[in-house]
Amino acid sequence: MKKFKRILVTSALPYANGPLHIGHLAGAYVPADIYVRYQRLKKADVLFIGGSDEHGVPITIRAKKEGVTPKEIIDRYHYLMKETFKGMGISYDFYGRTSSEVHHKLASDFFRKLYDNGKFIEKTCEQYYDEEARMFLADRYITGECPCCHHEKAYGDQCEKCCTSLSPTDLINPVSTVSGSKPVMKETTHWYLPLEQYQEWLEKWILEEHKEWRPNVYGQCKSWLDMGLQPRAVSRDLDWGIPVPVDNAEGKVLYVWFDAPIGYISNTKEFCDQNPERGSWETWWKEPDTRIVHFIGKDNIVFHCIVFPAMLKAEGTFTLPDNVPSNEFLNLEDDKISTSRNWAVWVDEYLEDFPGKADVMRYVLTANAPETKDNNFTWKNFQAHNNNELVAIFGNFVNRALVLTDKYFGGIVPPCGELTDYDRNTLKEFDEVKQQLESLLDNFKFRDAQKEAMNLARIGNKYLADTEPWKLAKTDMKRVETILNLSVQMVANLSIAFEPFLPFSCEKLRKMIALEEVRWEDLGSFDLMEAGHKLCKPELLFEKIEDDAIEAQIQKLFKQKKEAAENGAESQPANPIKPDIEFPEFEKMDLRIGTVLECTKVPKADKLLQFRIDDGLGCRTIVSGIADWYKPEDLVGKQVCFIANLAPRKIRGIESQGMILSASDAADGSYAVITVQRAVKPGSEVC
Ligand code: B3M
Ligand code: ZN
Repeated sequence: MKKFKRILVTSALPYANGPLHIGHLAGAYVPADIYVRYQRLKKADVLFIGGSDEHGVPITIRAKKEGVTPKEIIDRYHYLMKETFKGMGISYDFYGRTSSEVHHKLASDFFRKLYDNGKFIEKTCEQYYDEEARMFLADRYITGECPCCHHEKAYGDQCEKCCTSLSPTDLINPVSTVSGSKPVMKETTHWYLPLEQYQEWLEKWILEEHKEWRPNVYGQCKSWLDMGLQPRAVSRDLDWGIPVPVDNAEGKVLYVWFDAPIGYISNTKEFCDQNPERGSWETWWKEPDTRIVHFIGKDNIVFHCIVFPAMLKAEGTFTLPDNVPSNEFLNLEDDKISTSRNWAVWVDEYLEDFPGKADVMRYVLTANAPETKDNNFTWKNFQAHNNNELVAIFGNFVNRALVLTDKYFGGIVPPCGELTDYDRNTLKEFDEVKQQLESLLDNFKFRDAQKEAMNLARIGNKYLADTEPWKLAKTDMKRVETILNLSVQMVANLSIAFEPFLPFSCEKLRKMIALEEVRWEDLGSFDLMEAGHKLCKPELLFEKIEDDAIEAQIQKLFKQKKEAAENGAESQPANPIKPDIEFPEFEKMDLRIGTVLECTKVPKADKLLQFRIDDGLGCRTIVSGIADWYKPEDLVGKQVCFIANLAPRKIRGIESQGMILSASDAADGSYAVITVQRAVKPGSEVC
């Protein structure tokens, strides 16, 4: 294991175009905070950096819709998010923003250095332009008729009805969603980072040297690398962002995903400028003995593991991340969280509806953390975790130990007498759990780590239930002293073990037991509270959440969703199962297996591939919109499944004689061609 001197932790910079929902918290913020608090308890030199991402098209669109400036939007949400993080106990050392001067300068200099060193390539191409709004249009801001199924409201990147992936130029009668006008084609020049030049280096760095990354992260990187990296544009035509710092680049800004990760660096710089005793930003970012860890959600993996490292490598003086723990998605009441459909629990509203209960949400989000796969949040489950664990196990043990100490010893920690075998066993069990907890935290397994912390409270509860000090009080006060001494020590231990997860409750708990500073290394010690130490009055640590509070939240969710639908939100994107069909209808479809003889890109249509297929009787041409996911040469020789009797259609002037079937991955919309499990004769029927 490499030895690090300091740890720099970042969590994704949320876009300042809306409030935070619980999916954000579960993805990148609560886990980062747990890790940072754990490191602080261990007295590591750790710095936690975050901030708002204040550039990008969605902010400008939102501003246009509301008739305000983008600055108004980012101010509104930057401060709201900052407050929300504070309310949830996300303990940043610095929470900055990418509209700051320091950031603009640093990002601009970064670009310029790469530019001067010839790290970019320049390309000119044609793109749709909205003359009324005077802007080039990102793919999803163009709608029109789908060339395949003739759905009227297909997007520039995909038809949601037939799932074909499209280019804006494929759309019939394209319309700009920004102004409603008909866009025109216009030439534009951009700078690209030639990622393919970093392919080999990235393969070695990730696939060989970072096998310890979470399987979901490693796997996603591998599939990007397997597909072969392509040049990525690092500039955009937009009037909101950091101007491209080269001559004749008016109206062009750095692509938001180019400047945002540099925000981690500029926010560190701002922090260090204000706190020189914490070292220079360059120490944090350029010394190889800094351990950099980025906490993110799964949709940000490619940018943090491939694009940003390639940028840093191109720059040449920075340290690369050591780990990028990324979570999958959190669903809400078995449905995808959606801002546009208002299917979300908004964190600022949660803090208002449940004052003083930030820890409960932290606990539940960690208990259901989508660490290895998507997970689900339900209000009933939230209530159950609170009532059955926080209240009934942790809170109950603390309360019993402290109330009994108050009752029998006036709140003064009694002395510890001779230990029985049972006591010693309990201590040993405690120590084992501590080891386990530590190793889980070191490996970013926060969900299991929190379970272990709760197991400590379980051990405490069992200890009191088994020793029954309230019965012994009549006969053996010496024994009661020992039992309650140990119990109070356990309570003190819990205030350390839970500190990374439940910071507010642990603070409250330490106030009750009048314990000041705690360190991680004290965990497992049974000398934390000396005999004679005076405790404060015990209070309840957690309270039960009643059914009506939960019902109210469920009602609120459905009301929100209904209102969003009435205001014209998009309908649910998940495709419902279609109505039943009779067998003869199915039989009309002639599904076959064919062998790919040739596969080439369709010129000027970057989503389309043209296939020549051996269909058993001869050879046919089929066009398919899967170019984003496959290199043409990789499909040659493969056997694919296709509809042989779909009436021929012209796509981009080419007659497509059928349709190749692919699965559209519900996780991320990528396509996987359907193939056979063993080779069959071309023309074989699929039945
Ligand atoms: N703002 C996207 C997101 O919030 C983006 C993250 C930037 S991290 C440098 O998902
Ligand atoms: Zn369609």
